[in-house]
Amino acid sequence: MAYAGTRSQARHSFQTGDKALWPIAEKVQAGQRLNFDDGVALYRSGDILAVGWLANSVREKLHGDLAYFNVNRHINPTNVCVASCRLCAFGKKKGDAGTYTMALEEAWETAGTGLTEAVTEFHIVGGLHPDLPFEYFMDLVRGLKVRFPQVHVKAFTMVEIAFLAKRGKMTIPEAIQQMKDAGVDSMPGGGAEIFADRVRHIICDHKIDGGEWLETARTAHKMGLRSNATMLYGHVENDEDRVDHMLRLREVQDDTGGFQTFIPLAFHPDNTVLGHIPRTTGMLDIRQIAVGRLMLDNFSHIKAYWQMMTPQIAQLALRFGADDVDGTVIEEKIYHDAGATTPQGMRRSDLIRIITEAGRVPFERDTLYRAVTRSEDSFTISV
Ligand code: V47
Repeated sequence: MAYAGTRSQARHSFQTGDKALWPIAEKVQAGQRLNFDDGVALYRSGDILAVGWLANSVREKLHGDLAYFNVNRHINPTNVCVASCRLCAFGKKKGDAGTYTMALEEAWETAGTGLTEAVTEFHIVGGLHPDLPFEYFMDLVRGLKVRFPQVHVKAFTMVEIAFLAKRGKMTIPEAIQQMKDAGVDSMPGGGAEIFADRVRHIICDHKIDGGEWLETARTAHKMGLRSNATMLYGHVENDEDRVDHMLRLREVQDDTGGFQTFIPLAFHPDNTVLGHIPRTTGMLDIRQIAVGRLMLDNFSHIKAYWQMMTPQIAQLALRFGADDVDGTVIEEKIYHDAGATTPQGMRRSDLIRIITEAGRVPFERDTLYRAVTRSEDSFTISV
């Protein structure tokens, strides 16, 4: 016996011998919300193609064949970090070999390199430096806005915001207001990891807890800033922890609508304290994209970050629920310190090729998912 469901807009009918998926398929096809047990069942299903089919049906309903990418540049101002997260190979203690902190001029100069394709976004994430004052980061952003006024500044994770607020002796709303005034336009999704305390104590016990991460995001959204949300998987968490993480994000999103994109991040173990944990497999990466798409019914976008999952798996992900592959990046440190073998960056034309060969239609977006139209030496954003 096989469940066979059809939708008028679906190109193929859904079939699976996995009975646990039947009620889930009914809900998805009726546009009903999935619950905790459904999420766990999606992780445990032996029929990955059926899970992917369902996720793809949601993805195509939302975005048709479009697949989003952007032309961006990552800037990591410092790798000095007080947190010592066991999951991380990028952050280092002050004074350790291999630490760096960019002078402001150096950060601004870095921002301008690789601009030949006219980036629309600076993605700024760094370590929790014990000595750099709050004003260093505001000067960094202000200086970028003076030099590159047309470029969107997506800066500081919820963890950095909470840390910088404490260092600057201000409340989180005060810190966010100052960031906005300096020119921060939105926030990246990092630092969320897994919200469950048990897991957080093992992988990142010195930074804000899950509740604080979510409250900081809620505050930023209520102050008019959009952000992304990540989830780090493939370490010591279990299926229930992952579902719990996504449901907690979904709850905040019901309240604020401020999350733009969900980005599952596969744990890279090399050079971390958790180096004995094996890397995730392609199947888990693909499944995580699909489960994210199905559980997060109030998120518009699911990102298959090509740097983290490889361009090859990101292509597959575009048919398993993802609608975005992220951007040109230019220079990546966090994953490469932890053993990533992907290139440091990709050209705009390469992103277009991987999307096209996945059978999707490339759509260059800005950070807020508005269309970017390019002429020879400039770009315009449709509002
Ligand atoms: O917060 C750190 C993760 C994040 C490792 O918002 C690791 O558009 C795997 O958040 N293995 C930073 N992951 C990157 C990030 C991000 C990336 C791309 C786009 C966006 C966005 C956000 O990287 C950290 C942490 O969760 N991380 N170390 C590691 N060894």
